[in-house]
Amino acid sequence: MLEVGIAGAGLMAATLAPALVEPLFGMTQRKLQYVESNLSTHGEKLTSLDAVTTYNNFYEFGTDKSDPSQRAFTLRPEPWTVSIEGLVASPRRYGVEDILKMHPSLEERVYRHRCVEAWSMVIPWIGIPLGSVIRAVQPLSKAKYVVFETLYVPKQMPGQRTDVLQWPYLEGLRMDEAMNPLTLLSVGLYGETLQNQNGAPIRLVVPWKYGFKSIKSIVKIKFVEKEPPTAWNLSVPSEYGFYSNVNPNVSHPRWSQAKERRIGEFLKRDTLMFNGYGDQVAAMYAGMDLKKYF
Ligand SMILES: Nc1nc2c(c(=O)[nH]1)N[C@H]1C(S)=C(S)[C@@H](COP(=O)(O)O)O[C@H]1N2
Ligand SMILES: [Mo]
Repeated sequence: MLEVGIAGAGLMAATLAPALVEPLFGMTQRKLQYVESNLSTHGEKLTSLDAVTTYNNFYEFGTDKSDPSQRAFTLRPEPWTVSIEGLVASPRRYGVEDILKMHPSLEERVYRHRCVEAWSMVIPWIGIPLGSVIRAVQPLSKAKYVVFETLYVPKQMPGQRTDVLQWPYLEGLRMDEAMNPLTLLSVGLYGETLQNQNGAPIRLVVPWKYGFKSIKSIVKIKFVEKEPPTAWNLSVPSEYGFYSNVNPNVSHPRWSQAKERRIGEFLKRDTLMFNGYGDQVAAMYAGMDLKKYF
């Protein structure tokens, strides 16, 4: 149970008898209590909740945009633990509620989301900065990268019986990227707990990078010394790099990244360098050849 910042969870459970309801309707979402963050993106129309929860990439449930919302009811996001391990003071498993206690409150963060496939959304996430978690668990000074791993249970994630990707889905960030104030561990959106198709119960959100870096349904966070392998880089190294910062000037080998289709809009928009978050993140890449580090 997400005990932190949830109003009326017990009442909901008693009223709706989730054991009976869940197999029929999927997960019952709970309202979250949160504060608004001054790191939110302003002046953009939010993508509808309907689009955010029915147009998804989550290959563990299939490769069509509608597969995750139709098939992810098999995922059981409660109870859930995240193993924090590797080069860290005291490696152990944490309940999601223990992780959320590492920051004073849940925050709402409105961010642009830019998929490498050249579509985009604006999503009101709820979560806590990953940096607060990293400070709380104290990585050793040798730790230079953070690895994230998605649940690997083919019974719950039927797409894992196919070989569209190597499982489990893996992602990684350099330590300074992981500590950047924009990097969010999200447990909700639109004021409620995450639906399974969005990566329940806990997923990463890295708004200046292509969407595939924002790994869903995380069960492991590991601190390591060397740049780690990532799922898409392992599968198609010629098309997907480790950094994968949004960059309108570097084309994907098979399409341009100069423009994007904002879901719900008709005309294409220009894609922004670092997805518009350059003021907060560009300094981390000073001296790097941005053409090379896609
Ligand atoms: N485990 C896992 N995480 C994943 C993916 C995936 O297939 N598996 N897809 C990624 C891609 S390509 C995108 S664009 C975003 C989509 O997040 P959303 O469906 O919540 O908008 O999730 C990312 N995280
Ligand atoms: Mo994506």
